[in-house]
Amino acid sequence: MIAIAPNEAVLSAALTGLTAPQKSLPPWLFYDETGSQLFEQITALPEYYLTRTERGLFTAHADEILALAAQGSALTMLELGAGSAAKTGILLAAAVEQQGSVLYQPIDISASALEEASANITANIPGVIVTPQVANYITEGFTLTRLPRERVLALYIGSSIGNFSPTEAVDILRNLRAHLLPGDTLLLGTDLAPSTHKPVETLLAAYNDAAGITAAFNKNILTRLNRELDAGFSLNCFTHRARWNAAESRIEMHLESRAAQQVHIAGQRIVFRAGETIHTENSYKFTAAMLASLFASAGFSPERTFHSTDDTFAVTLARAV
Ligand code: AVI
Repeated sequence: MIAIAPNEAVLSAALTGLTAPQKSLPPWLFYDETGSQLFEQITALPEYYLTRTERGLFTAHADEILALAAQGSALTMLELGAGSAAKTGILLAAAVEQQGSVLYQPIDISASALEEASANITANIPGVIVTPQVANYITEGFTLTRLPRERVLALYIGSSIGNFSPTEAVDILRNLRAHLLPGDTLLLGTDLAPSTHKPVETLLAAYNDAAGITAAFNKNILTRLNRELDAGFSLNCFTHRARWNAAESRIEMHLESRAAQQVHIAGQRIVFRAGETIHTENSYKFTAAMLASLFASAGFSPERTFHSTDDTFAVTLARAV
């Protein structure tokens, strides 16, 4: 049998996270091929209002968003964490309508999701030139192609920014800002904090759906460690949990150990108490103040925020200053 060397980044993330007092795993580990497919299924769940609400905002406001971003120039579009780019098609189609053709530069950690995105867009929206980049835009950086006399519209949608701590979120947007010129824009999609329109129960249901797809997505992280690191997790010994952390304004996902148990990763013993959890994801929910502080810290000036009619989700167009 040929021994396959484990992916160093996966091994190091697993050992660092699982040997800390509060065990954790970084959410980028969710997105192997199965995880990316499960996430696509999540986006279509009745409880997961985020995707359809943002899609509704794009359908209603695409022309206005693009006109504001372009200010009379043509646009080049870059997307961080593009995934299958399903919603982006609405903005790309509107851009082709306005300027004839558009260069679209999606970046994602999942090669399979990007392949699907490129194939779908090329087949369905003639006039879009797709140049995909497989990269972890957090750890590896990315490249941006700028066409002469075009402004860049950077998309960071789907509330992906919510999966990072406030400090990490500022770093990501600052890094993006460093690729942009004054006058370029960022379209940021953010899920909103609970309010009179949006009880905490709505949020909890979005991360604990009746069909169990989010639970499968969460547990797939253990399947990945079993496959890539020969970790020996028994999926039945963990329960998916979604919790609202009001102090931090975030939904947390955990995997709770049902019993005292242990696994071994690269010769290291990892011991679990009954009830102990692995914290797998944070999903921050934004207030107006959180958004204002994020943009100001990262070098962007918000120009217009489009709120969904039920005030659960917002997309903000912010200009690089
Ligand atoms: C990708 N990200 C914005 C999703 C979210 O809502 O935080 C990931 C997700 N986790 C569970 N369901 C969806």
